[in-house]
Amino acid sequence: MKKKPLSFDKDLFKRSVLYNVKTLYRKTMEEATPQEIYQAAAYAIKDAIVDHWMTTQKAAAEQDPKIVYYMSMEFLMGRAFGNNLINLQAYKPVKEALDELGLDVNLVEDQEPDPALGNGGLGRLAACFLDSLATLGYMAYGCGIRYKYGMFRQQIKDGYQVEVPDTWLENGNPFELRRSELAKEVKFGGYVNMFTDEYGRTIFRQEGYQVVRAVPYDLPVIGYGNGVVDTLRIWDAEPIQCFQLDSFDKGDYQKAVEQENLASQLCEVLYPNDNHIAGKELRLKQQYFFISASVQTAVQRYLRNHDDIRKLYEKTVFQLNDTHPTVAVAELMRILMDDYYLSWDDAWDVTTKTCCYTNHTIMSEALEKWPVDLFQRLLPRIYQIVDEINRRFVDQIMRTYSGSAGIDVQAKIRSMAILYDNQVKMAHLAIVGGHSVNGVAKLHTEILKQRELKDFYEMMPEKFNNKTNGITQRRFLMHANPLLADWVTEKIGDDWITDLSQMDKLKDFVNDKKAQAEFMDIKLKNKQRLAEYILEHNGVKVDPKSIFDVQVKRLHEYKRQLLNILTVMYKYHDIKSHPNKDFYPKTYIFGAKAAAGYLTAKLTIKLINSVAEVINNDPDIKGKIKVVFIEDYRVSNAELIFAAADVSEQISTASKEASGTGNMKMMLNGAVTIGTMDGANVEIVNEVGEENAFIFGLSSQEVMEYEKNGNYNPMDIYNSDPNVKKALDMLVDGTFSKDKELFRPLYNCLLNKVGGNRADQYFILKDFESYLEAQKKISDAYADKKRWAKMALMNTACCGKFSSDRTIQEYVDEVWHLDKLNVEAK
Ligand code: 26W
Repeated sequence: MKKKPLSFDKDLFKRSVLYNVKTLYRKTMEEATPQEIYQAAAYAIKDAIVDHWMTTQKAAAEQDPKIVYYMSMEFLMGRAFGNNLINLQAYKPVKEALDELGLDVNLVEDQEPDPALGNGGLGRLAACFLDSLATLGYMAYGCGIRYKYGMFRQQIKDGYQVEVPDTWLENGNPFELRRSELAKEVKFGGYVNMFTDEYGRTIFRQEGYQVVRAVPYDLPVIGYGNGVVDTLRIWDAEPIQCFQLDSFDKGDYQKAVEQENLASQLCEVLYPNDNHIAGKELRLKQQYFFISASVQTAVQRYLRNHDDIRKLYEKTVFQLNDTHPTVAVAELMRILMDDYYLSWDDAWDVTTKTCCYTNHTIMSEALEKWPVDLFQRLLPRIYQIVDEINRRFVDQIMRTYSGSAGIDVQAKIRSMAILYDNQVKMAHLAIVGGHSVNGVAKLHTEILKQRELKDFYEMMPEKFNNKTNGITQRRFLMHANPLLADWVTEKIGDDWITDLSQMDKLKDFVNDKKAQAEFMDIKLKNKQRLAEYILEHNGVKVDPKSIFDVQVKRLHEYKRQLLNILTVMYKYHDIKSHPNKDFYPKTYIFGAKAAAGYLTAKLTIKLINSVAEVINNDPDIKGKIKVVFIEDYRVSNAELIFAAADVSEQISTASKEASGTGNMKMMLNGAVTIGTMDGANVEIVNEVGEENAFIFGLSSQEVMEYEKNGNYNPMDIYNSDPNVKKALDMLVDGTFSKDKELFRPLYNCLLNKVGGNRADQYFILKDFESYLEAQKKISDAYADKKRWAKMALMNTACCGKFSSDRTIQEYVDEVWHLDKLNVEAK
């Protein structure tokens, strides 16, 4: 049976926009600025949301479902306005209402800052998961930090990345609710005083600490068409009390100032590092800050209507998004033991049954390890608990393996202990302190089990499971690509919006000439839309009829943007030396932020821009190649880019990309993948068929063999392959910069050992030829219009598996065991 759509009162919305403009700004519509109109409209939408939000909370109070707390330092939500309208099923009436007021919905949407409280994949995954949780009708809280400055805005100056602060809260956030009544205290530093109370219990009391007030801000997360509204709760830090400036007690005065400073620094800024640990004290403070506040809240909520804290796990689950929130294990132990007097064993039983951990990367630079002295100084009581968890775990290792033939118990301890080498190993704490450990794609989970976490897997295989990532089709098709969304609905109905496996039905159309033409026409329109954006932002005119070849993601050596641009350089040379050779026109589109201190990544951005500058202005090329670097790649422009992509570049060194999710977003929008057998690419190819993707390069097995044996020698390739040699030489022969030495560091990384790293760590030279070959195949395939249309359509038709709805349902069925909320949608 078809569900009735949610009701939305268009006239009420209109009246409320006018009213808000008047009461918020003392203005008429004619006088209001675009930003003010956006705010007025957003508040009007919030009014509609709040009713559903209250209904959801009431239903939860009555039905007492199990709740998942998705703990994450990052939520890369993107703009809320359009997405909220879609999930409220109110996009069309609001568009009409704004039309009638003489306003363009797109322009109103463009007024919203793009909230970027995340770096990349991990943060965006968290946002997709919340969308799916609400849409599937589960009770969920996202728990995170309300950073004052999110991911930096990127400007390109003279081809270089310049980081500019992201002032997303400048005009306030109309969708948030400040919940000061739910504030919590979080304590840092001091020492632990141990004594026996009047009941003979051992009490551990933290004293001489600094304390900050954690104040939550709630953001609504709207389910699609079901009236369910979940909550993203992000915490801000405030000083606990205003101190008196005339204080005579010097010690107190000093401390009060310190506390105030701590509070003002804590939530200032998101660390813009992706896959690389800087080991900063403030970051550990951030972690404990939001975790302590969130765990306190979850425990209190449970105790509102339950009295046996030993059964917390029946109604509560914590999903730890990578190791960043892992202090939750120790914080929950602390609360259970110190505040509710549970024994160690009882507290441990509750904690391990409540916590679960997702691993998102095997890059060793990303493994979180904290120096013991820092950890102990900052979190003295938490450290005691971690120490005891470690002691018991090491004991368990010894009991398990002592006397087993051929097993080196010391080696096991070395590889698995939580405290070792004066470090606190957060991944080990997360694995030991929970009951589920998952990777984010099949290959990734296998690598964890067979290599990175092998010893843990052997000791506790029951904890390990795979949950292949997914993305929300509501944002990445409905909102990003309305033309294609409408077309799909016209062909197969609209069930795909909440059940992406329906896309399978599009397979009936892949050989249908009319459908192929319509599909490619929509792609062309989306390419025109992106071409306009590029003209406006880059001042470069690109041909929408050329192949749009897209690599957008964080800049990292393992993602191999350098491999991509080296082949562009090679082709430039090829066209210059064979001006009459057939070449299908191609537009190379890049978008990427580099961590501020990551020099190789930043130099790669400069290289891409330098190559663009030369090629785009070389009349010999006759527009056969264009290169575009899109500034400030973020969720809002990503939506335009995905919709317009013909070719999706997923070219990481095999074994390095845990999953990837951009690959799924482009597949959904009918782009064909050129990629290595890495991360979720493996599963994409499995769904779409090898004939509808372009796979090249070393396999993960081969990469791991080379790494083990250390027998890879890129210099041999350089000396024997003239194409490789040409491309590399162009880095240092002045073709792309007057200063021949500018790109020398990149050249050196590829041919020599640099700073302890192997030469060409990421096997760029090794994969160069097979990559070129795959690109050649793409140009041939694209030239055959019918063949390409079929391939592109097949990609959209086969993307069903990659919905985050599927991922979340798997978490629910296999790990979380949540109950569906019953909310009457109105
Ligand atoms: C500051 C340290 C740090 C370390 C790791 C920051 C961020 C990370 C993340 C784990 C990096 C990340 O975003 N990983 C990506 O997670 C995605 C969602 O699972 C995957 O699709 C990507 O393959 C993975 O790189």
